[in-house]
Amino acid sequence: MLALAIRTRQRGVKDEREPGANRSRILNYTKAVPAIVPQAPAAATETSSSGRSLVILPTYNERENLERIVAAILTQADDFEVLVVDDNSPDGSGAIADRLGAQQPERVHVMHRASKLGLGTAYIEGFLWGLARQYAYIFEMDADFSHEPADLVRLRAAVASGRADVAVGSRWVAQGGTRNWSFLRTFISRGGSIYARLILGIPVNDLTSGFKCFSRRVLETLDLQSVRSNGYAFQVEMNYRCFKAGFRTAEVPIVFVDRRVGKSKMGGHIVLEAMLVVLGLRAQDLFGAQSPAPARYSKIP
Ligand SMILES: Nc1nc2c(ncn2[C@@H]2O[C@H](COP(=O)(O)OP(=O)(O)OP(=O)(O)O)[C@@H](O)[C@H]2O)c(=O)[nH]1
Ligand SMILES: [Mg+2]
Repeated sequence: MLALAIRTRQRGVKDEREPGANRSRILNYTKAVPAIVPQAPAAATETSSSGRSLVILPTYNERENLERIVAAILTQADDFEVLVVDDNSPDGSGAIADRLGAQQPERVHVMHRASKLGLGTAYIEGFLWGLARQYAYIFEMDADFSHEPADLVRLRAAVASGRADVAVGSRWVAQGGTRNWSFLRTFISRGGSIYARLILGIPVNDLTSGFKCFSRRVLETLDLQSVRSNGYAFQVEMNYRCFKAGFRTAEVPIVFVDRRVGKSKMGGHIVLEAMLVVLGLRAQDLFGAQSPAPARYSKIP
């Protein structure tokens, strides 16, 4: 046990928690990979979570998916709310989001941005919006049905149970996987996770997954304003920051389904960015320590 703790410290994990919590935190984190959370029935989950949940849904040209995905999310639990972050989609997704928001103002919220500014910044702005409004659980989720809405409850259960601070919907653990994926796509995703894991030492199998549930404490603690990466690299960087801050990550198996409608935005530049960011994070680790600063936001009553 001691050896595990020492090894984690040597990798530079900053220990800023109360002394009693340190050992179990480090060990739990290490044990939790892959931490396969049993599939909890929805009813049991809802009683075990307390506090509101916000699902951040970034959209760029998701006209065919948006209305259905929002409806599917809202039926999963009464306390789920959605924040659509639309980047002035040319296909009019923003106007659809506004209509849904007008129909259910208590549960559907919309953030409009001027132009396509990237997935990473959409999430950061969404996180800050959620922190300012006191949500207890904040999710990342794609709007194109690659992520199964019913899995939201399982992700939240992993965090609400106290077993983890972050739950990652994972393709690369037992019972997880992909459907309709080409060999190339599988190779890039699986290979990317292995590459990042080897270089950064993060004990998570699916480092590029964009289906996640964060406890608000995690997002409050991380220096969100300094996150720079935007595509796949954004997911790797968030995992890395959670790891460095000593948070526990649970991998919840999911089956990722390739988008059925809408246009793919995947491209070579996204892969290249991810590879370079991973090297950059490692270099930062080796040559210069960053002093952690908490996220900056103003509370909205
Ligand atoms: N707000 C915003 N959302 C984006 C941007 N790029 C992608 N998205 C959304 O982010 C989610 C994930 O993007 P996808 O394009 O599905 O990425 P992917 O799953 O890796 O690739 P494909 O499904 O093949 O396109 C989807 O809901 C997109 O609409 C962006 O620049 N801004
Ligand atoms: Mg997609």
